[in-house]
Amino acid sequence: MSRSTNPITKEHVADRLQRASKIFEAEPTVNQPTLFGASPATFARGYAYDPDFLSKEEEAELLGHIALLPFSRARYKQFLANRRIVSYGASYDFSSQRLQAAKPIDEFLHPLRARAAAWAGCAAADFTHGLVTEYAPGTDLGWHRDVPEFDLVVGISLRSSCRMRFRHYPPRPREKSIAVELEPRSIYRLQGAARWEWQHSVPPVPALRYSITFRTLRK
Ligand SMILES: O=C(O)CCC(=O)C(=O)O
Repeated sequence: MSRSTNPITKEHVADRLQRASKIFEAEPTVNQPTLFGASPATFARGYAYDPDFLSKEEEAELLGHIALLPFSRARYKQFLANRRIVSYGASYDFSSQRLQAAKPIDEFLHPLRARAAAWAGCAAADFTHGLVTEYAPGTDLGWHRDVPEFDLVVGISLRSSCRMRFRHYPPRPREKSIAVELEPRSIYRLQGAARWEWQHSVPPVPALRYSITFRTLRK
């Protein structure tokens, strides 16, 4: 049976969370590097993180807009994932492996996009792709490297924390992944080696989480 016909049951969520806690125990977490401050050890060049990117008020305002969005489950070829998304600027069709046009980035995201661009070191207009993702409790995101049509990626986390795991791309034999904590109201950046030489995944989230990601197109 395809995942698209499986409802998310309580047992399913409990199982995913139990597996997630095992993953967390097995993984070392790394100190979070910052863009401009004294930077603790980083696992990869091009990764940056700021835990205090948004205030609680800004987060609440964004969540108010997000509550009204027409989410639908993310599609990977014939499968429907449990996470739900709204795409702006472009959406990737994994069957044809092409970018397709999507509605322009919603106005409520424009100030956030401008701040995220200033933080990441690019022009706001370069973030032509935006994605709002909803993770219900127990929802995960599998190992992947973002599709090569995109270059720089930033992600803003809302409402609750999750782990993001990283391993080299392609994976190395017996390599243990490492994990970072993505706190609510934080922002991360994947650029350079962190973007192209590593892949990432999100283990099942313990509580409802939203992320807003912006991407530039590869030139
Ligand atoms: O939710 C996140 O911050 C991760 C998003 C992500 O990796 C993706 O959309 O490809």
